[in-house]
Parts: sequence; C-alpha cells; structure tokens
Amino acid sequence: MNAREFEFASLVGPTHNYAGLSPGNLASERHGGNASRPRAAAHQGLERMATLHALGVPQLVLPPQPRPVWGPLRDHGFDGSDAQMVERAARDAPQLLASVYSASCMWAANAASVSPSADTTDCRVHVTPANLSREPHRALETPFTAAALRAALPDRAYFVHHPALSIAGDEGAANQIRLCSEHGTPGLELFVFGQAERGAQGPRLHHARQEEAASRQLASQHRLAPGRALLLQQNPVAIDAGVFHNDVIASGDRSLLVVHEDAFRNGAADLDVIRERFRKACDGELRLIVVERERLSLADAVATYLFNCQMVETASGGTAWIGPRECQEHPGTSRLLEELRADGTFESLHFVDLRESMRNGGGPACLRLRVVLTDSEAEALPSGMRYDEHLHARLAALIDRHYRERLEPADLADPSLIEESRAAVDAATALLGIGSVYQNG
Ligand code: SUG
Repeated sequence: MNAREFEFASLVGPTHNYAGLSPGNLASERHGGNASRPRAAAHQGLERMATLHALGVPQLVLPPQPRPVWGPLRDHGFDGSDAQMVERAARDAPQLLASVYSASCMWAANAASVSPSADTTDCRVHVTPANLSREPHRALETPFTAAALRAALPDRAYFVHHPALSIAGDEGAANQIRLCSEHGTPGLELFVFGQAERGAQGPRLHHARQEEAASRQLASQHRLAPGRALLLQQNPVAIDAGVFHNDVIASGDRSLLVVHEDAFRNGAADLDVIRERFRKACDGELRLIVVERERLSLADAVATYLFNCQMVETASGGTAWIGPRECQEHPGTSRLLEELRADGTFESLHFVDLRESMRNGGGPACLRLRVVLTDSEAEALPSGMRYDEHLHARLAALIDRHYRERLEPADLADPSLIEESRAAVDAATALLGIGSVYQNG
C-alpha cells in the first residue's frame, strides 16, 4: 500500500514564555524567568515547516490552544472577573499563572501516540492523545489536543481515537519510534519508558515521565499485530543527564536508527534485540548508527539536541536530516554530521533556528507529530489545515498582527494579554477551519 509520512505541527501560541516549569528538562530549568519572544518563536516554527515543505514533506497545521485555562485558577479559589483572577494569581500564585498560560502544546511530539494502519490488526490508524500527567502545565493540553486530532483525522472508517490513558504517565510519540522498510509496509514500533513497573532502578535525580504500564497499554489498545511492538527502558543515567524524553537521544527514519550508546538501559544488548526484532518484523536489515560516548558525551547530546532531529524521506528515497543550529555550532556534532552526509547516510543537512523553542527544551523533533497515512487515508484530511505557501503567508500575517514581540514573566499579569491571546487563537482556528469543534474541546 502506498503511504507517506505526514507531519502535524502546532502554530506556536501567543503566550510562549519561560517559566521553568519542567524539572529534569535542563533548558526549561535554565531559562525560567527570562523574557521570551512569542512573535519570533512562531515565525521560527513556520520557517521549520517551510524547510520541510521544500523537501516535499506533507504537513498539517494544528492551532495553538486557548490560554489561559481558567479551570485550575478557579480550582485554586481565584474568582471574580477574568482580569481579577489573573491579577490575583499573578500576586499569589505566579507559577500557577505561568502554567495556565503555557504555550507548551507547540511540542506536538507529545500530543499523541499514533500507529499506522499497516501495523494494526484492524487496518485502521490508532491515535491516543497523551495524558502528560506528570507535569501540571502539560496535562492541560490533553482535551484540546484530542479535539484538534479528531478534527484533523475525522473519518471514523479510517481513524480510531482512543481516550487518553488514565493508568499511568504517557508523553506520546516523543517516546515512540516506528521502524519499517517502507512507510506503507508493516513496521516495528518501539515504545520507550523511563519508569519500569517493578524491579529496575529508575533515575535518581529527575523523575521519569513515561511509565511502562502506559507504553504497554498503548501497544495493546492500538491493536498492534504480534511482533510489531517492542518495549524498552530508557537508561536512567540518561534521564538524570537531562534526557527527559527518548527523542532527545534516539531518532529513526524507516530502517535507519540513530542512537546514542547510552540511550537504553541494557545498552548494546537492547540494540541487538532491536536489530533482531526488526529483521523478523520488517523482513530487512536495520541500519544502525550508534554514537559512542567518547565521541559525544550525554551532556553534549542534551546541549546540542543532535538526536532531536527530523529524519525524513526525500523524493529520491534517501534521508534528509533537519536539526537545530546548535549542532552546526558545536564542532563535534557538525563533524559527525558531515561524516554521515559524506557516507550517504544523510542526503542533505538542514540547520534551523529554533532558539525560542530550544530554550524550553523543544527541538525540531519535539515540534511535530509523525502520522503515516495511505493515499486514501490522506484524502480524508481537511484541506484547510494542509500546510502550503499560501497558508504560510496567512499565518505569518496573523503572527505579525496578534503576537507580542516580547513577553516578560511579569507581563502575564497584564489583563490585556487575555484578550490578545483569545483573538490570536480565534483567528488561527478560523483560518485553519476548525473553529467550533475546537472551541467545544
Ligand atoms: O515537556 N518544555 C517541554 C518540552 C517538550 C519537548 N518535547 C519533546 N522532547 N518531544 C516539556 O518539558 C517548558 C515550559 C516552561 O518551562 O515554561 C516545557 O514544558
């Protein structure tokens, strides 16, 4: 069956800010309290989409979510008018206010886990929105994300939308890598968790976000055919070094897997298991690139986000690598990437400026959700959400019109931000044509 990988990406929201909300995510911890640049952040996100578009990768744009979310403010006893609630929360609970204003839904890799129809026994695409239950500011995303994904993948004959899991922490596709010979042929889905159900020691410094029980449940409810799911534990040492999601340390494109030697708990033994399981599930050889710690320390992997790249199929069937500028500026990673280009692993290298998102720990891989669709499934996508030059120009104009240049933490107390944010999200949902579905989310 002919199939292609679509990338779903969210327009960065107008309240993008740095509040240090994610312990264990070193960039978020480091930049908390700094001023942000929402307008630049949104343009950087759009430019990343333009890079993908030029490579022929089909994309769908999701809208930013309504912020602030009022429920948690009311739950904490804030009442009165919207402006009064915001003013009081700014005074008495500034972290809570930052949380309900967070634009964190920009990191669409955490939106959901998705299994393409080639892998599932009922031959439908299965989608489970992530509960993001380990971080209060991120858990606010789930209902809106679920509504947006239903709007993006509307046809019930093709798409199964599961409710978010309630049993354990789930952070979506950031901890899932699908390997295959070709997108349209059955694959092997790696579900990587940080916290084991029993026995194995977890991280000591930071909390693990993805729980084994969640990964297990995803593989089961997505009806993956026997042999198509493989659960692996992250290396707790890596989590303690700042690898809060597996996509900070490993990346795949079809039969190519690029990983750091310290990615998985059992090191080389886990890589052997992946190789063997790939052979059986995909009837081919895995192309495995292991970056050794002598070559790149865990600290540098986290600082450069080398693995938080996008590896996408090019028109000629090769792999293009899209990664953050930080990798170009680091001598070790830029040399490594040049070698991988020279030996043909990557057909081309593209360095994108995502500094606004990077300062919150979000690289190129975090900013998109991969959805493999057959041609007929792709026809069911709403055309208004499809990225092209025309939509790009309209979104760019929307950003210039509605987004602030700069946002200081203290600006979250400004009551005019409430209306500005509402106007921007309304304009984006109207432009993408999903207004009412989304508002009712
Ligand atoms: O969940 N940062 C996000 C970054 C998510 C990156 N996604 C992937 N690796 N796929 C997080 O930690 C920081 C928000 C703040 O501190 O203001 C934040 O939520």
